Amino acid sequence: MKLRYSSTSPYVRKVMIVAHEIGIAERLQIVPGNPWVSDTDVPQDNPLGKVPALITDDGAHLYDSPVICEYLDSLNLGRKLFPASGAARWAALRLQALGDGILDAAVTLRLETVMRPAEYRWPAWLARQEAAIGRGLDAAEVEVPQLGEDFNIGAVAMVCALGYLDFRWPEDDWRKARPRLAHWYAMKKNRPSVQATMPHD
Ligand SMILES: N[C@@H](CCC(=O)N[C@@H](CS)C(=O)NCC(=O)O)C(=O)O
Repeated sequence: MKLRYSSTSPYVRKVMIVAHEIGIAERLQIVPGNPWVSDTDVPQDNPLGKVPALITDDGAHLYDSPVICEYLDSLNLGRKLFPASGAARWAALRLQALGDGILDAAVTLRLETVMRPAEYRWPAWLARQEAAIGRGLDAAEVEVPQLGEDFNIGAVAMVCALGYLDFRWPEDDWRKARPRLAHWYAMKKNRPSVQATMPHD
């Protein structure tokens, strides 16, 4: 299997954490792809031009990160990161949506401030993203008991969201007003899959 990869993408990191958790990281052929350069070849593997994209051994092209993560989990006969059914499944998927949503706002914020020329920036749009991140983190603070001990796909997405905030805005202290989430993250950070996938430029 080939994974279109970027070391800074938190969505790629979700896939890599899942791969490490289920013991198939070695089976992934990492193919770096920069979706932002003008001559990028990422659209050959994902028409939306985004990473991650997975090319399976059967030649299927899979995207986006929720789909790829669930596909990898389906290859695993052991403990599942995606609960099969019932309340546990909806809780895990909703937490994944919360983590991914924080990421969507954070990545938008980063693009708006790093890539968009200053004269074209729209402060109200930046404030909207910041507000979404703040509300998402506040919701996660309340959800900590649900995040709990079970390291499912919801926890994977939340770890990637918090890791991305630390990576891009190390000076911002999201922890101060969210002590339970900070404690939860400090515990999860020690997992080998999380340590092995720390973002880097
Ligand atoms: N919903 C997608 C988001 C993927 C995404 O936005 N990836 C970024 C890199 S962090 C990208 O490739 N962006 C290129 C673009 O938006 O054109 C997922 O979960 O995989």
